[in-house]
Amino acid sequence: MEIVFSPYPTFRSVTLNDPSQPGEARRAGSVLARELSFTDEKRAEVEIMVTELANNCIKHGGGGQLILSARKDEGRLDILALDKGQGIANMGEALRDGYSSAGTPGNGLGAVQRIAEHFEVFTRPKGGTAILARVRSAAYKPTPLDTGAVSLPISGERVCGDAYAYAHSSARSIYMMVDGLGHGPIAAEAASVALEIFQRYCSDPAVEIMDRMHNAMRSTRGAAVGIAEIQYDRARVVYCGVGNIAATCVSPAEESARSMISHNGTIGHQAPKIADFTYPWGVDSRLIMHSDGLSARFSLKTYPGLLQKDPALVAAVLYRDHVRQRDDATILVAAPRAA
Ligand SMILES: [Mn+2]
Repeated sequence: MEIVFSPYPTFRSVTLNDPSQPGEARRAGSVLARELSFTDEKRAEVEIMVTELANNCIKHGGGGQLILSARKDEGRLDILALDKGQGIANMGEALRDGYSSAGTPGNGLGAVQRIAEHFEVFTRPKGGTAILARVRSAAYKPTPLDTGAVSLPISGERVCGDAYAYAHSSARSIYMMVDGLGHGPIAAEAASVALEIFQRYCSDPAVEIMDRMHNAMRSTRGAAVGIAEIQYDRARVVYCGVGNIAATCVSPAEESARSMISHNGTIGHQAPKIADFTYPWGVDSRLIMHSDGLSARFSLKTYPGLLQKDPALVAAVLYRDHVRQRDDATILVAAPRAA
């Protein structure tokens, strides 16, 4: 059975609180568009969208953050603009050309919506605005679940000690998140060993992959690891976790989140118990996993309608509101493919 492995993508973040930063964001977008081998025309569109979203975030959102994620395997660039401002009260007006940022006719959020292959907004009165604009370089082969994530190092570090990867076949999807102890290059080295093991053995059961990581990571600083294996034919998810990766399966109908159990320990050093637990998985179930760079104390009930949004937007909103700023931070959301 064919297994499609999806590696850890590239993330870039630009803080938006002064008028010079949209330029920095535009350049970051341009670099990623090149890395994704976008055409010149598509790269120019990326530059327009990033600039407009960044300006909009500063002028109407009171500043915030622009996050870019580039996925070479899908030829996909996600542009996320996040603010904690007043929210957009009148979406129709905000999308009308000329309303927003640059002041030049034909620009603004309306232009971004027109150019993007996928465009979504989550906004609430006084609860901020999160906008997703997605571009792809090529047709993309759909997977059983759509996945979106934010994964960024603590401010001041260039490399992230968190990482994740996943793999799909028609029968199962398997997700792995790793948080190398501490942060910086030594944490990232532990995470990269976990990624290598996962890529090689992702068709094995979660517990076996975890055992292999535990052996392979002895010479590293060690890590917290969570592995969730969704078995479609058995309508269940098997979860194996060691250390502080939070994993929940969520049903939007119930708006209830079921936490999946991790044992204490550090993969590579001390893992007294490597075991798995099984939970039901429905056709509308979502998987949310995050590292301890985010507070685990959020409730999805306080975000009406969010779970129906694209997984990248869900991850971005939860990241914006719950990142702790003391550590690398990663959140991943997997949801059934939108019809
Ligand atoms: Mn951590």
